[in-house]
Amino acid sequence: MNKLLTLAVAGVFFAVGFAGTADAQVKKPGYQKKMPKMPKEAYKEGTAGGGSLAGKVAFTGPVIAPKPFTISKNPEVCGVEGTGKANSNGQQYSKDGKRYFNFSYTPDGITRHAVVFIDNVAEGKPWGDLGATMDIKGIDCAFLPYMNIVRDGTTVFETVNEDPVLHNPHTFYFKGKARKTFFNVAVNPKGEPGDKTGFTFEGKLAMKKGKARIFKLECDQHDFMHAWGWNASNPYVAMVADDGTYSIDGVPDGTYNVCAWHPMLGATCDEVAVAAGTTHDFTLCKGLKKGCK
Ligand SMILES: [Cu+2]
Repeated sequence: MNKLLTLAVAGVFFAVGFAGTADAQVKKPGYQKKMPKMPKEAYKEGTAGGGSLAGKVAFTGPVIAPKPFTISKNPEVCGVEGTGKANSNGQQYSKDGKRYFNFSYTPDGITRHAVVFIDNVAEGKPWGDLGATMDIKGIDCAFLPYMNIVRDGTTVFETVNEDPVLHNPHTFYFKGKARKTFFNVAVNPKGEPGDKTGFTFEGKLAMKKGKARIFKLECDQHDFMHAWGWNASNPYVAMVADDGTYSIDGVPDGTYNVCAWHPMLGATCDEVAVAAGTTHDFTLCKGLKKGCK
């Protein structure tokens, strides 16, 4: 290769690299095998922008059946409807000594419990109350809510037991296939000392390595109790409403990597130019990595 050609090739690489830093771009829109990592620099609170983003997270293709669990412990509490809260939205229900759990709950063609986020905003609106508390309740042998948004180092994680049986919330994040415990504690039956507990969500060391954007909560007493958390890197994040819609406001005008994520289905990301009144929809499905048909 002659010198001139080498310089020309280097110039092209430089130009591409430079463009990439001006507006972070999605190299491959669609399914993301690797989740966007937690940025090294902390998000800077400034002023809100004039852009807004709204849309819907749809679900297409075969509906995923609920997983049955045999209720071997405390069936007198966990096997009945109780207050009805665990059953109220159809995501889970007890029947014939079993708990049926929809890990992916997709009624009416929408993906419930999905989170939409903009992953590369360095500065913008203040956090406000986002992620101030993650208030998990043990009710009818369910951890509610199922899906939560937290903010590293800020979120106070509270668990209150509303049931007359012991629950054992165990929170962990994933390192490859390994589970790394955040905390693991017994919460006594309602009315007894120790029927609630609290922690500040601290995963900084893990998040520096980009490992702890997702965490899971399970009960070591009841294997059908599950909840999830998404660790936001900036306040431009929203959980879908019951009708599958989402909205994010105060966005500085620009082009962003915007993703819809569900803990069981995965993430799909698109490059979206956000200005006032921008709309963008996502579709998730079983087998997202192969594309939704
Ligand atoms: Cu439990």
